[in-house]
Amino acid sequence: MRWLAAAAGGLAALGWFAAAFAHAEPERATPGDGAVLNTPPGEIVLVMTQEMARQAGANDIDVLDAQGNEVTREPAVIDPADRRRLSVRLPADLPPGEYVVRWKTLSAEDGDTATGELRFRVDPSAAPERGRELLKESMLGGGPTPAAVPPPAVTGGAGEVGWVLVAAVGAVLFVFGLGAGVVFSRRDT
Ligand SMILES: [Cu+2]
Repeated sequence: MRWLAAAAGGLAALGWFAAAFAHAEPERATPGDGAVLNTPPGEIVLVMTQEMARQAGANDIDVLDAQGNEVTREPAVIDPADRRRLSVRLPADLPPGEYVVRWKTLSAEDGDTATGELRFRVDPSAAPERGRELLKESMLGGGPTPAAVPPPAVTGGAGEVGWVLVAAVGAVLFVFGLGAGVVFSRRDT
């Protein structure tokens, strides 16, 4: 029983940490981060890692051109059937150029806010590229290994460092939880 309690404590600590770390951040993006498109996309679609809170102005996508001017003319909307899906329509006459996709979310699961940026380029004469469409993988799930999907060096290596940190802190919390479980089970006896 003691080890059962200890394992439960460890798992509880790990689960708490995983939930606290994961905000509503893009898991998938269309177009992908760093995409090169021959024609402007009709919309930007981001599927988040958590459900978003339906609160006016709390979740949005702004698309900015190379001069920093906003080109989106309407707010982003959460899919009525899927609270993880946020999308915004783009003007049909979007000229060629570099664009920044600036997003913000309010998680319905833990109330955390998050922000970030993605990029795409419209260039009628360039070779098209899909960019990085899968941005995050489930922490405990399977999916392709990092070696199979090398992340493009478009936005820097912060994500890589982040996951190493997550693994390290998660391990420490797991051990801490084990200890707490042992203490509690000893108190019972
Ligand atoms: Cu969170």
